[in-house]
Parts: sequence; structure tokens; C-alpha cells
Amino acid sequence: MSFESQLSREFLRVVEEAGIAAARTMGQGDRKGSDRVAVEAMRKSMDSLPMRGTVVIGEGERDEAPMLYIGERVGRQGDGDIEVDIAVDPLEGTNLCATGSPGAIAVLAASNHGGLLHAPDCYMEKIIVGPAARGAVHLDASVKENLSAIAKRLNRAVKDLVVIVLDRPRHQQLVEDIRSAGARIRLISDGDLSAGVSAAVRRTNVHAVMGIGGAPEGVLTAAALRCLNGGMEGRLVPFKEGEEERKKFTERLRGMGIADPDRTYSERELAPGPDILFAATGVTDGNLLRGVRFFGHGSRTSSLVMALREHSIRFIDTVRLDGSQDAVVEF
Ligand code: VTB
Repeated sequence: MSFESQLSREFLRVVEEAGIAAARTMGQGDRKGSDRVAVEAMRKSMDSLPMRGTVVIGEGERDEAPMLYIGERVGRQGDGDIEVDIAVDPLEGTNLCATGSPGAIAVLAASNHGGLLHAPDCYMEKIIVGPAARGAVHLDASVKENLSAIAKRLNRAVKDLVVIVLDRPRHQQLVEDIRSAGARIRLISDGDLSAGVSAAVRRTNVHAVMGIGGAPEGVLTAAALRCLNGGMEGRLVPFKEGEEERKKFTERLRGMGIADPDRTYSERELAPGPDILFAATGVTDGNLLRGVRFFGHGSRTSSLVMALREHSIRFIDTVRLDGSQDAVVEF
């Protein structure tokens, strides 16, 4: 039995717990507090899982993150338990949760040992598309060329495409290029991971995600894309510009075994594992997932659980009752 089937129910519960904890803090204006409760809930619910897990993408280095730090062992670590590498983003879109804006999610991905790129905490330049345009877009091609290629694969005009871009000053040129190519744009304040997942699902009205976002989010996106047959190219880039920064960055990557800092990775290279589990729960309402609803005697969550080897994509709506005899479930 692959670990996908052994762990998918458990991982669902882990992201649900993190999502519910974060959702309780929605709109409190405290992004760190929201993140903290999501991390604590995720950490706690992972403890009892029948696995020997290692966090490969997490909340940061050990000295800066008390929980879910890179290298932390999670799960019950039993002798016969399966070994997995784990990437977590307990609250993707901390600002979105803090302000009650759409698109915050709790996310987790797991793979076989070595199945997820150990991306350092840096940026990643990304281009993300759905299955139709997989293999047709390249970071080295111009924006115009990429948009034409996507339009052609989707059998429509460039003006009918919607591209999601993080609203950041660094994307000024990119936005100008998309505009002059004639495509439509949705600027988002945060959350390029859930945007990337949406791009790989038909009828979400998202056809591509372009620009520079977090590298850890990029690896998690790649894990989701593999399950959805989406396409992606990513390239690691330093947080800051300048020659000095670039030099330090190159050395850091070398130390991690990445010889070519300019390497372009496909979704398959970012998440090469033969088994991949991806689980996400909506914290606030989004394109694919609804936010957590509390109804007095419990909560209702909307989640996505995908398994690569099993080719399964599950949209799961869970109602949890608080045990009260008066609790009522609505359809
Ligand atoms: C993006 C966004 C995330 O980080 O990856 C972004 O999708 C990149 O960093 O939700 P900057 O904010 O520095 O642009 C997040 O905003 C937070 O992880």
C-alpha cells in the first residue's frame, strides 16, 4: 500500500485543524498570531500520525522557527512507519486571513524521501498554467510568446485570458508586458499558491500565474500541479537585488548542492516524487475552496486532497459537530 492511501485521511485532518484554528482569528489584524495558531494546530495534529516525517519546507530554520522548522521530525516515528518528506505552509496568505480577504488556505504536501525540492527560503520566478498549456510556456520566452502559446492551446484569443500576478512593484514591467499583449490581469495582494492551483483547474477563469513569489510556495504549487497535470517553470531568485546579494545567494545554493543558480525547473523537477499527497483547507473564501464557517455547534470546512499515484482529486466538505445533542446539520 502506498503512503498516499495510508495518510490521505490523516492529512485531511491536519489541514482542517490548521484551517479552523486560523479561521477563528480572521480579521483580527494579527498576521503573526494567525500564523502561530495554524502552526501549532498543524504540529499537534501531525504528532500521532503513523509516519516518520521530516519537514523539508517549513516555517524556516530551526533557530527562527520553534515549530515545523526545516529538518524537524514529525509523526510518531515508529519503526515500521513509512518515511516521508513534508512541505508545509500552515497559513498561506497570513495577511489575507488577518484582513478577512479571500484566498487564505492551510496547506501540506508529502512525498517519498527526496520527492520535493529542498528550496531555500528565497523567491522563485514562476510561470504556471493548466494541463492544456503544459510544456508550451517557458521562463526564457517573452510574455507575449507565452500568452500566445497559452491562447493557442486553449483555443481562444489572448484577450480572453486571465493572468494572476502578485501586486508588487517588482512586477511593473511584467504587468506592462501582459497589458500590451492584450490579456486581462488579476492583481492579488498575496496567495500565489492557491492562484497556481486554480490555474490548473478548468472553469476557474484563471489561465496563468506569472511573476516572482515565494520559493517554498513554488514547490507546494508544483506538488499540486503534478496531481492536476498542470505545467510550471520556476527559477530560484534572491530576495534582494544587487551583485553582492547575488554572490551570497549563489554560495548559499552551492552549499545546498544546487550548482547552477540560474537553473530552470519544471513542475516535475520541483516535485519529482513518485508518490505525492497534497492537502489544503480553505481558511477564507477562495476560487476553489470556501472559507471555514462556524455555526454555533460546530464548523464546516472545504478541502482539497489529491494523490498523484492514485490519480484522485477529492473536494471534501466536512461538518464537525461539537458533541452537543442540539447540533443540527444543514444541507
Ligand atoms: C507570495 C505570496 C505569499 O509571499 O509567495 C509572497 O503568494 C512573496 O513574498 O502569500 P513578498 O510578499 O515578499 O512579495 C506571500 O505573500 C506570503 O508567504
